[in-house]
Amino acid sequence: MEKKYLDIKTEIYEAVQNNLPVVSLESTIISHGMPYPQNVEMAKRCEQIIRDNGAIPATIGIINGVIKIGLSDSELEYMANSKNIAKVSRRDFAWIVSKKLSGATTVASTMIASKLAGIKVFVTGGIGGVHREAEKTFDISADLYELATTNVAVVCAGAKSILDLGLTLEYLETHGVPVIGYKTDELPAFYTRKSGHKLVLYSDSITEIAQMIKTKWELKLDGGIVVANPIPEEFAMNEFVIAKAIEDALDKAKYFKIHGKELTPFLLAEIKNITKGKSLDANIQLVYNNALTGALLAKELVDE
Ligand code: PSU
Ligand code: MN
Repeated sequence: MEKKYLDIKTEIYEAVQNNLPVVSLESTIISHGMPYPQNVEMAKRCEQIIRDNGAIPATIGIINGVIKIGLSDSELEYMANSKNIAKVSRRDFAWIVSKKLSGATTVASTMIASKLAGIKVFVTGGIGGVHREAEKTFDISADLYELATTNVAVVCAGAKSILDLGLTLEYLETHGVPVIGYKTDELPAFYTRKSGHKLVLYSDSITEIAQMIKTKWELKLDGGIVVANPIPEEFAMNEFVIAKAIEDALDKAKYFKIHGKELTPFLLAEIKNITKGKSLDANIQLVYNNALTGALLAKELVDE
């Protein structure tokens, strides 16, 4: 039924049918997470890294109401370089599709589309979470609800400390979402390898992580998994420099009363300006590292 809304690239469709490893990628990170042209370069390089490591990449977005599983070069360019492309999360999804509009998918909506297409592994930079002062603003990313419900494994570098990472972990625990550290026993904080928040689940082995994921779904414990993959040491930012940049960006967002879905893109752009582009370099490198890990995980997750 829902297949009528999807346009799956032949290569991806055949890979899913034949139980070959496929890794999906989101498009909000392209359209709202990074400036042009670094965003389109990042998107293409991610696809190449996934291919080089034995899996098929599937970048997801919505074009004229069609849920595209796999974007052509011109569609990628469109996502990367058109003004006013909608940021589409679960709330906005049906409206954008039914009105035949175009939009970039967030972690939440990329999980939804991945599941519709039969893709089990999704790679991004960082997930959304519980924002600081959520007790006043109620700003909790729809990504967390999606992780609680949709059977897709999400490889990310943790979450940024623009969020309240402690509350984000609490939410995920309440909703039964395993957050497993890959080669770390701490939740990575995106730009840095450490956050001070210890993880209960961690492993140095992708095989072991894949085994847990398979077991979860075989037990009908529906929902996603966060595979927390720290930024490689050589690309990590100085923790004090990034903490100050985040504080300043948050102050500015408060001053300009930025809220709702504009908040995360606003903060990302501010942090990039404050750090004179260093945060963007780190962001790009951590996504590449996630693409590599995602490909390895997808290979482990194909059924025997
Ligand atoms: N974190 C990043 N870059 C991003 C995002 C998060 O480092 O581009 C995007 C992702 O698409 C994520 C979304 O799903 O922001 C979360 O937005 P919100 O906080 O409005 O739910
Ligand atoms: Mn929000």
